[in-house]
Formats: sequence, C-alpha cells, structure tokens
Amino acid sequence: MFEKILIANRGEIALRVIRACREMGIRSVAVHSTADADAMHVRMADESVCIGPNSSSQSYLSIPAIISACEITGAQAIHPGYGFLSENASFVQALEDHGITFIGPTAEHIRIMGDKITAKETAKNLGIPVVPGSDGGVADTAAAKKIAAEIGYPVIIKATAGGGGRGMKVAKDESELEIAFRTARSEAKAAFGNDEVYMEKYLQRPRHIEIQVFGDGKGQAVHLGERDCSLQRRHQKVFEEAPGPVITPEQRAEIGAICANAVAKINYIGAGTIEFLFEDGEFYFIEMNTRLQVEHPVTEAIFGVDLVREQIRVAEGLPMSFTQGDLVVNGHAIEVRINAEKLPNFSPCPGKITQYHAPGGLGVRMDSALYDGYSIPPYYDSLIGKLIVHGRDRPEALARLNRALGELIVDGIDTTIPLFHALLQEPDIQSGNYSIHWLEKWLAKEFG
Ligand code: MV4
Repeated sequence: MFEKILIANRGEIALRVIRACREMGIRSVAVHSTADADAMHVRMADESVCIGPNSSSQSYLSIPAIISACEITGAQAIHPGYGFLSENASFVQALEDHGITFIGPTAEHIRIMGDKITAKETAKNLGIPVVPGSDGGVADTAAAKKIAAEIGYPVIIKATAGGGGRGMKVAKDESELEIAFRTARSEAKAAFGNDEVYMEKYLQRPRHIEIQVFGDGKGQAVHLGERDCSLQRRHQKVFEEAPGPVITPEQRAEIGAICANAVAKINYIGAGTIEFLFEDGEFYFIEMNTRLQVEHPVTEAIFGVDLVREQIRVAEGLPMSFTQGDLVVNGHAIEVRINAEKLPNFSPCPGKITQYHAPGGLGVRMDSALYDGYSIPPYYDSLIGKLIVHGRDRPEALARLNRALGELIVDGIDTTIPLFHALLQEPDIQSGNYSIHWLEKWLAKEFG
C-alpha cells in the first residue's frame, strides 16, 4: 500500500488528487514552482517541495527535479494529473528506473498512443472502428492523390506526431491536395521534428464523443460511457456533458464494449479515453488519451465513482472496486471550464482575485484552486476552475448550471463565466443540437 504520493501538477487537478489521497489515508506531497509558493495545492498537501523557477520547463516539466522531490520526501508513487508529464513515456521510464510507481499506464502504452499512426493501427487491430484513410504514413503527393481518389474528397492530412488538432490540413478536392499535403508535412516537421503524415476522409459535421475506459493492467477492463465534448474553440474544450445528448443506450453499450474489450486485450492499466468522431450514427476512432482528463468529473457524477481513487488502487495492484455490471448511468452531468480569459478573443487574463465565492447546493461540484486574494500567475494555462452540475436529466442539469453560475463570483479578472450565461440562452444548447463547429460559428456570429 502507498503511504505517500507525490502530485506532479498544480491547480485544481492537484487538489483533486490530494483529496482522493486524504480519503484513502495516504499522505500527499505537493511540488511547486517559485511562482506557486502560495498556491492552494501547496497549502492543502501534507508536505511540499519547491522544484524550480516559474517556467514550466524548469519546474512541473523537470523530470530530475520531480524525481529528487520524490526521493527527498520518500513518496512511493507519482500522480501526474493531466498535461505536463502525464503522457511522457520517458518520464514513466525514468520513474521505473528509480523504483517509483507511476499512477497511470505503462511507458509502452503511452508511446503507442502518442504516435497517431501506430495508435490508429493498434485501435483497428483491436476491433475499434476507425476513419477510412491511408494505411499508415503517406510518402508523397502522388501517393496522397491515389489514396484520396479511393476514399473520396474531402480529405484531411494529419501529423503522426500531432494530436489535439495540431498539424492538420483539409483538401476539398484534388486541386487543393498538393498544397495541403506539403503544408501539413512542413508544419509537422517544424512543430514536432517529425514530418510523417497520414490521411483520412474528412468528416464534415461530426460530434466529438469520447469513451472513458478503465483497466486493471491484468486483463480486466470496463467502460464508463461517453462524454460529448463537441463544444470547443481552437481545439480547447469549453463545455462537456455525459451522457452524450444524441447517444442511445444501445450505441453506448455497443461502442463501450468494443472499447473495454480492446483495452482489456492489451492489459491497459488505469484511466484512458478513446476519442471518436460521431456522424450519422457511426463512431470513428481518432485518438486515445492515456491520462485522466480534465472533464472526468462528468463521468464520475453519472456513475458515482471516484476515478482517482481507482487509479491509485490499480497502481497498487488492487482490483478495480466495480465491475461493468455495477456501472449504471444515473442522470446527466455538465462541466463548464472557467478560464482566466477575456472575451471575445479569449486572451489570457492573469491577476489578483479580489473576491471568490463558489456555488453549492444539490448536484453542484466546484473544482478550483482559487481563494480570496490569490494571484493567478501568468506562466501556466488559464483553467482556474471547473463547475460540474448533476441532475436527474439534461433539463435539470441545465437549470442547475444556470443557477450555480449565478452564485459563482470570481472578481478581479475576466473569466469565461459570461460565455456560459450566453450559451445557456441558445436553443441549440438547450436541445443538444451541436457539432464540433457550432461554437466557432456562434462566436463568429456573436462577436464578429
Ligand atoms: C478530424 C476531423 C474531421 N475528419 N478527422 C481535431 C482534433 C483532433 N483530435 C482531430 N480533429 C479532427 N479530426 C477527420 N477525419 C475534424 C477534427 C476537428 C475536431 C475534432 C474534435 C473536436 C473539435 C474539432 C474541431 C475541428 C476539427
């Protein structure tokens, strides 16, 4: 059993992990940069270690600094949260070499899913439906034209080292292919130092539906349904919900079983998310994330489970505390991301919080590391809180979200709170009628 866990992260997700540790009787170690000396995660943990200066690369991304902090404090395991080192296979390898347990998947699984061509091929071999496209990489424009003619236009060219929307180019027809291919390749080279690209049929109006999976590393795995994360701006999610407003129980059971069987077959350990595009009733695999995701609380709400607790259990070699049969969808949950950003351009807005008041009441969860008088440093990402509401059905969750947003006070800086007040007035949001392009189109219409 772990007696002490180090959390290699900051902000709300560090608190999330500290809370799970405390409920399990495990001591927690916070690490922090100099800028975060007064941060909430440092105050809330049992112990803390300063691991470096302000910049992420010298603190939250510094593998030697984090391993040293682990050795100094005697922590037996590290929870990486999301972002930072959470999907860094070299970090996992280094921990293994030091006899420290990584609370997450193996370095090999992280590596496989980090390379998008290998990830897609692996998914396909495991029986997961994928987007029609090239088998592996595309060598040159001649090969690209041949494949595009087979699968039909429009096509999308993606970087194998990319993911999360970086390094993609669409070609509507053959006249656009050459430029799209060359641009994708050179952008991939510049951004990732790897110019390998692959090609897919471009889906024009899909939803982003992702399946939460969870494995024990010993061949047992379950799924925890889907999240609809279609409302994104520049590949940043802003509003997520579970279950998906247009997914039927039959569709959930079918794609969920496919995903659970796939991760069971590879002895996957811990939390994972299999991302799909969903169009005309069909699921198409795009990527797999080998971490706990920002939006995991909506899944926790509707299934009544603590995913961080389960991550820690399986990392200790214990079985999961539930089986597939225990996992029944209960109601509807919505998360909105409260960012320190100024509309309409979503420009970062760090600064001092003069007043903070978290909403409460039935079905309301506020995950945030804010407090009165806290100064948001300019060095890290702009997520400052997540408001998660749970209701018996979608209309109740929406009403609760509206009510909770009305109680939430974050003064002193600009935030995305007004965006959500406005979104809740929209008939398409009220009815769940949106695709991956809805938010960008709406923003263009509202703000020009
Ligand atoms: C696509 C696509 C359409 N067709 N692939 C963007 C993020 C990355 N994970 C995959 N992405 C897309 N891949 C095919 N074959 C459209 C997108 C896409 C998108 C996907 C999910 C959520 C928002 C998006 C916004 C623009 C494009």
